[in-house]
Amino acid sequence: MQNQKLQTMQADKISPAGPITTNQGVGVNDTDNSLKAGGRGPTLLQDFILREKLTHFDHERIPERVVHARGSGAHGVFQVYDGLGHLTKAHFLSDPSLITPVFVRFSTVAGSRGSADTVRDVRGFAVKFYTQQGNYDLVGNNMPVFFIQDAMKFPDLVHAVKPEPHNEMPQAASAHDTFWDFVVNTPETMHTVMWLMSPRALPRSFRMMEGFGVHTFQLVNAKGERKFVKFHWKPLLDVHSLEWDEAQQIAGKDADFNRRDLFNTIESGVPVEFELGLQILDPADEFKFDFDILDPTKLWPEELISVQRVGKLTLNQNPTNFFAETEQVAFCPANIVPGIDFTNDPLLQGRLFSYLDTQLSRLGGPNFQQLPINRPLCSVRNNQRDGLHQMHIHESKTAHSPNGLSQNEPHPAHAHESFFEHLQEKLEGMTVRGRSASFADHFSQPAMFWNSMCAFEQQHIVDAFCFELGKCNNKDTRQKLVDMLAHVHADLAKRVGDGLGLKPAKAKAAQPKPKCSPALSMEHSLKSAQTRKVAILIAPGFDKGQLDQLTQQLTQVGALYELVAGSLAPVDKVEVGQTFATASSVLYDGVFAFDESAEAIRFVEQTRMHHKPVGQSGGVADFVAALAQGR
Ligand code: HDE
Repeated sequence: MQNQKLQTMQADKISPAGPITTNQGVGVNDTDNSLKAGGRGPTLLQDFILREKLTHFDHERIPERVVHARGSGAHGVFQVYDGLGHLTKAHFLSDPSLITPVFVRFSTVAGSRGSADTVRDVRGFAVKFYTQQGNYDLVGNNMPVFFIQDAMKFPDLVHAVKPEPHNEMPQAASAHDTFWDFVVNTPETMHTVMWLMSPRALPRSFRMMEGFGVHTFQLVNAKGERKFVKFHWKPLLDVHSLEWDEAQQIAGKDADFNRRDLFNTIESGVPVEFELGLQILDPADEFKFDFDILDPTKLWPEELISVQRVGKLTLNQNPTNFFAETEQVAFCPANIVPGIDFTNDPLLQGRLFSYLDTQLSRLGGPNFQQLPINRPLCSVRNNQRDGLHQMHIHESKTAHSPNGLSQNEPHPAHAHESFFEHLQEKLEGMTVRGRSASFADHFSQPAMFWNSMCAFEQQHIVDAFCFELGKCNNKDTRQKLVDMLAHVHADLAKRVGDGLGLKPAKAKAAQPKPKCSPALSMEHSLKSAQTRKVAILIAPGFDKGQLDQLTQQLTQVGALYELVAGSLAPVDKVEVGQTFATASSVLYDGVFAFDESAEAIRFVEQTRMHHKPVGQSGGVADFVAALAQGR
């Protein structure tokens, strides 16, 4: 599919072919030796080639993002299925013939840029749409709710979850004192903490996780009519997760597990696909629920307000250069286009400020929008001027408005031109530093989440709490957390308490009549072998006929495979991709063993331990069927 953004970025690409030059374009014939007075003599200050090379190197790093530092990006396109003009005047959503280029960055939150992919964490899911009416950023997460209700608390949350300030430990983990100290003193975190302890925090792949805009936004049509909306991304492969033990081992075996999966899938020509989902709410129904629709710690149960799938996001091109694109991309929830608007969610309001602000120190000045990855596809025209790293050469004598000297150009958009108009709303209220009482229920939805989980998900949550709190040194914090869980569900509190050797305090159940939202469980996720990866263990004397049968059937169901053996030497003339030294069962979705060596047996046992399918000689069809029924 065409991608206009990538086409325009072609002009910015630097080809490596040709002689080396300095940054001034002067040819260089030796980039290995500095200029010296005699072979063993002092290096000369006049060596501008050496000084330029070192100076540039010294400044190669930019500050990593304060949160979401570790990320992986991809280009693609978005197209709406049917025109949504009745809901929004945003062209990219109302015209089904439009193919809108996008750049997506998936991320973890707490870890540094070089941290492992498979840590227990929320995942970022940020999408930049390069629309004809300007850039629209949907900067979401893979969980539909957030830890806090007010932007004022964000620095505290992040300080608590990041490595502790006195010893900078632990890396990319919430399993430590300060995080849980924050949680037990901030009950509004309970709902997102339940998600964080669930399998959702360990996605098998970025291609197998949902995305959520989290906040309630508004859609506005050409008549000025508005609807509340929640945005969703639904992966076509549905939602799948790793087990905790697998995730921990993968962090050591392949810290780039999710990044590699995304990169390799796109490189192999398989598109990564998500559908855009909308939950639409009429303003007349704003107060019809037992939660406040502006509260970002609450989700809208899909059984109450269905998710309509309205369009498709297809990621099909890897970045050409990680730094230029994935690192320099600057998302901002305030980047919206006509037809989409904000709400009074106090968390969202703070984000509208924070993202642009953070780029000023991260990307070093106010002109970061001019970087190729951030540049809109439509024209940019205004009287903002100068600043660090200004790339444009503005042509006019004037940089003020209104003006007569330049016939008042650029001019305020005319009625027939595209422009953003804020929703007209009546606002009133006393100045108050506080929260609405309608934000006060912190336990009903965590209880609904717990009630909606199947047995394996509940066990995962219990185990996760036991691990995390087990790593928390402060006994008082552990007790407070178990007491907090008693407000969610007595069974949950008891099971976690048992694991920690603590008794939960008596507490009133959050919900007199337990509620459930089946859509929250992964139990009924679509099962498919598509893009699942299998290790095939071979040893001398193995049955080649069966190997052919197996690889053919795997290919038919869209699965991938690698041949693993004791060494990289061909086995009975068959080339091998991995050895027992480089491969590990945790990096695969299943294993088929033609080999019965001790290493192969260990591989197989570990695969079984993680509840993944195992096949052995004679069982090709059963194995492929089991793979399709995998997690
Ligand atoms: Fe962010 N967040 N955030 N956040 N966030 C950033 O912006 C912030 C929140 C999210 O791939 C930062 O450019 C505040 C919710 C993603 O580049 C920073 C608050 C959600 C990404 C920032 C929140 C997110 C960020 C760091 C509370 C889900 C990565 C670097 C008011 C809806 C984007 C940057 C990428 C990144 C601030 C809460 C998602 C500091 C103040 C809620 C996916 O500006």
